[in-house]
Amino acid sequence: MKQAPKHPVRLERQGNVALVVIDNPPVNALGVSVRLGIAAALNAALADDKTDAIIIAANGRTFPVGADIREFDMAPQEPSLGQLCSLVESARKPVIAAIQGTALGGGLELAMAAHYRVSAKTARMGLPELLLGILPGAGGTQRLPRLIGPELALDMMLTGNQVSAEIAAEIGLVDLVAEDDLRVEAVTYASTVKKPRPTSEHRAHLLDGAGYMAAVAARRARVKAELGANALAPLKIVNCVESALLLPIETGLQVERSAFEECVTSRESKGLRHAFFAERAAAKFPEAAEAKPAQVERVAIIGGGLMGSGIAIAALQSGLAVTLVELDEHGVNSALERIGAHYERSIAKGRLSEAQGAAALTHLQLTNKLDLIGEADLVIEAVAENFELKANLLADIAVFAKSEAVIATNTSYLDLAALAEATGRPEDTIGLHFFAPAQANKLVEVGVHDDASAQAVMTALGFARALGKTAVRAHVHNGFGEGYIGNSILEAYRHAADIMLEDGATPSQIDGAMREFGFRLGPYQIADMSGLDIAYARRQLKPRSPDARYVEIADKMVEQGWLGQKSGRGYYIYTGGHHMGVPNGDVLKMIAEHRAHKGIVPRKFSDRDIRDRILLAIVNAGARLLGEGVAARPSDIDAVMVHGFGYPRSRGGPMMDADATTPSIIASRLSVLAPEDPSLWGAAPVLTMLANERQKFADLNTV
Ligand code: T1G
Repeated sequence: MKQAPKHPVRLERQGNVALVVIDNPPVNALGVSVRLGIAAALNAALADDKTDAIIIAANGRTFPVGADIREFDMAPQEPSLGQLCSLVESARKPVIAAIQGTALGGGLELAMAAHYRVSAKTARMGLPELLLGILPGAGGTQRLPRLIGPELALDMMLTGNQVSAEIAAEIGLVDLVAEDDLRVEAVTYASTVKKPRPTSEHRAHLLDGAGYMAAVAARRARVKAELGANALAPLKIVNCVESALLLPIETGLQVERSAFEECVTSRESKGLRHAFFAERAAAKFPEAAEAKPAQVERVAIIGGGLMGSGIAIAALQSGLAVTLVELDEHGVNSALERIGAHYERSIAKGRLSEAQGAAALTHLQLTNKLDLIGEADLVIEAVAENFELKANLLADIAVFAKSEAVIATNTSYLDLAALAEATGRPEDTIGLHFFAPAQANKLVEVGVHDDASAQAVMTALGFARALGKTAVRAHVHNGFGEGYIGNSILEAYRHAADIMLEDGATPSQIDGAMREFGFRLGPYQIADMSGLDIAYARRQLKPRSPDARYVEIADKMVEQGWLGQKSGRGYYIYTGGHHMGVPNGDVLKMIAEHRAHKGIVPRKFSDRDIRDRILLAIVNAGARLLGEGVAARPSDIDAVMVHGFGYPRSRGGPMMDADATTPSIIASRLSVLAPEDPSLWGAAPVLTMLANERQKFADLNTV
């Protein structure tokens, strides 16, 4: 017999105190059914003579973490969160919010609309709306300044940072921090408060109008200086706080409402919301239906170079025990130096205390004995990108690793299935592809070959998430050595850029156009940073496809010894620690000779041409990876590009950009961009594939 859906809000009683209890797992998002439930329960409690005070509380791990973000693209449904907050604030009986977990966004706004706030010791509070390209739209911009003052309020809303219960009590955001049982102490507290205390009537923090107006003006100037005059949501937040200082709350709420509407419909907010759900959808691996992640308490990493020690630091930062193996004394010492230097820098920058640094290093075991990996739940090889070297090492690892351990290779490009075969237990072997610097870059690609067990894949996912990484699954069929999702797309990106370089553009023009688009660095700055010899070595191994255009410029640079930052010369010249470099005139001369040699008459490219060509190449590669089943969904490609390659998060990702660009625009741009080289773009298949994928995506994501 089908169970009736549990109502997300219940009204409970304890003596003369009514409890409006929200129960909408996993995060008590304030969707329409929850809002309706709270309003109904509140009205029932207000109408009940036996009730003197009302508590708004939540079951589960957290007080509401905000409005239901998925509803933002739907038609508004009443009561809105703003209306619900006004109902709570105008209640004629005292309303107390009992806060545990993370009261965020609309959840904190609901708590601020209540007359009193009691929080658990471990609770945290924040208004992170800016991270979604919006602003608090249910009264937060008007009530928070009244509770904690405009300057602290601006700090919280312009950073999205959370405050602890202790700080919240200090700044006046909460009235009581419960010593032990939140619900019990909230009920006790409720029986001590006699009357409502509407937040809108708090004026203490608004009295020094003049001083605060100056502070707000200074903040506006700083926002413009740091984020530019078009920083929509941040400047709207400043305007709203200014309204809180100058206008009665009803008018301030109207200013906030229209500012919210403007932000929530912006392309930027759509992009940021897409990215929010893309990184969460990426973690939905099909293997979850068959297996649960095994606990990883100790990880062994073989190879203490840049990548290996970065992975070790990431694991130590997440409290795991680490065995780092370097096959000789010299290797052990340089790994120790590298990790030690990281902790010194972090302590010097105040990111870590001495004690935290020391504590983390107690979990590090550095050795040159491979047989010490026997206790590890997961063993990751992170040695140089050479097939024989990795295959031999993986075979040795399989000898010493415990039978239930998962084995992972950090290969970027090599044939994963063949490497897995080398362990003799391919089902336990998967790809765990980190991106440099591994301790900081959020992206990890989990490489899944045809014989990998669901257990091994889910354990890899669990490990990546324990490190706070965004894990994306890349299914690579046996014999696939193209570089999972990220590097495959990076190759298409670089190829599109190289063709424009050969046809007339310059490295700094292309880099400038991509920075203008929102990337932190352009493709040639990245090439110089990672070293041209790495990609050169790979190109020598990779058979060239006959119908693809080949650009020899990068090869010629390596043959000149221009390897990038590591040699002081690449596409740019690097002197005196200047990490941005100045254009390398010799390269420009060499490119001009190269064009003449190939009979290429240079042509002009606008920055828009450059951006469109590169984006279409990225989208085309993405569509191919979807078609081949390497990527499970378009938003996975977006998560990879945003987290691994600095694609501007506010655009959501290349596949979302493609979705936001109508097919006719794509066709018109394609016909302009590359009439002469369809193989480069493969126009027709792309459009068909995009249309199919868009349909599949739509079907997949119909809630
Ligand atoms: N709406 C809808 N779904 C949400 C959600 C939300 N606000 N927050 C989380 N989820 C889903 C998420 O997609 C995932 O689903 C599951 O909950 C667990 O989340 C009017 C306008 C609270 C720190 O920005 O930052 O209020 O993948 O995997 O790692 O002013 O979730 O399982 O299907 O992230 O423990 C403001 C957003 C909204 C907070 C927990 N609030 N959430 O992290 O779990 S705007 C936020 C988070 C607003 C008002 C405005 C995190 C978290 P699924 P999770 P987690």
